[in-house]
Amino acid sequence: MDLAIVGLPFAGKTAVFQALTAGHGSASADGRGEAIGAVKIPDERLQKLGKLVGAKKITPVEVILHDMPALFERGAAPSGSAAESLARADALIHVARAFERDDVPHPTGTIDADRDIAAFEAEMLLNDLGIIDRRLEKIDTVARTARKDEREAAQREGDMLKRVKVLLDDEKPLRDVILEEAEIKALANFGLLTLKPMLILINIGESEVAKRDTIEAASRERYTNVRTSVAALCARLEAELAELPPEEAKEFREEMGAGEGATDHVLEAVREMLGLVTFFTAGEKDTRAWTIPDGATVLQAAGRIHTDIERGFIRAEVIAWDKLLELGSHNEARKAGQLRQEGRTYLVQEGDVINVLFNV
Ligand SMILES: Nc1nc2c(ncn2[C@@H]2O[C@H](COP(=O)(O)OP(=O)(O)OP(=O)(O)O)[C@@H](O)[C@H]2O)c(=O)[nH]1
Ligand SMILES: [Mg+2]
Repeated sequence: MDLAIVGLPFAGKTAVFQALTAGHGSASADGRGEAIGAVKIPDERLQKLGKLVGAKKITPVEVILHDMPALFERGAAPSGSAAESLARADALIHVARAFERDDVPHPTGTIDADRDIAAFEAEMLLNDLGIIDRRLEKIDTVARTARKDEREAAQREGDMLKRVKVLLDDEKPLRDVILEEAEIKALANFGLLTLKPMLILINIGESEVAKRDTIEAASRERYTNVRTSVAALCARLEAELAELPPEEAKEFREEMGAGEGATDHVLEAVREMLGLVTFFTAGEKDTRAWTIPDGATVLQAAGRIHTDIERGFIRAEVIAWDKLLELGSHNEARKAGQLRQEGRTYLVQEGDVINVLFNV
């Protein structure tokens, strides 16, 4: 899963990247003005399961973060590697500056996160309109010159893009209005920014950390939508705390009233936004967390693990992670009649521990 951290200049994108990667992952500059980091999503359930089965290895879900340079400076469209990374991203983390700081001037002179969020969204809408217009021009040429079957395909694509254009002209970000899976798929290759699920991340100042939850709740009220989520954190503080030994960080948090670790909270918001459920495989060699879209079947889950396992699927043994922990082992669960036998159409539930029986 690839997430691109975007926003206006000096919003705190790099600070957010540092906060999310420090203590969890590894960061490496890719030499193109964009840093890339891997973050393992912390999950207590996974640790407990690993311990229960005496796993040699525990593998959490990993997300790849891209710290993007500021986009749309002087209205320029993203180019080259930035455009590529954006097109590939599964979702955006849109950082909006709410922190006051005299030595970091804001381009417009004042701090107003709502204004900035609207301004950046407007740029994304324009960006997408540009993409659609360029594509429509090409299709127009094809429609005039190509063979009949190609013309018909071009016509269908053109019709779809014209519908999308109406939405964009109407200033509707696509993420919250195009909801049909088939249409999202058909549009996936165009790299439309407003089609990507987005987490709006309000970057608050150090003096406001005690009010984080209130600020977050107010913004949630305002922005939450089908595939738009909201979270708040003080990126610089979190980046610094993430570098400290856990005990020390905890003391600081208590002193500042900074609440629980904000980075886990942000990652949880991302998971929620993407509509993912987590399931586990509890092997002795490797106990592992996986994500899959909400509403996916156990057969699709098998496919996530390995295509061979999907192909040879017989049935799955399923139990909720906490039930397994309570009963102590798969054997005990089986004896207690709590290890369910599920067929291929079973819908995976959050926290399921799945063992697929298959033949190859
Ligand atoms: N006080 C305070 N300063 C912050 C916070 N977040 C970022 N900053 C500072 O603001 C400046 C800009 O932050 P960056 O994280 O570099 O912002 P950016 O969005 O990556 O900037 P560009 O990549 O240049 O567009 C830096 O000096 C940060 O230390 C914050 O939460 N509180
Ligand atoms: Mg930066």
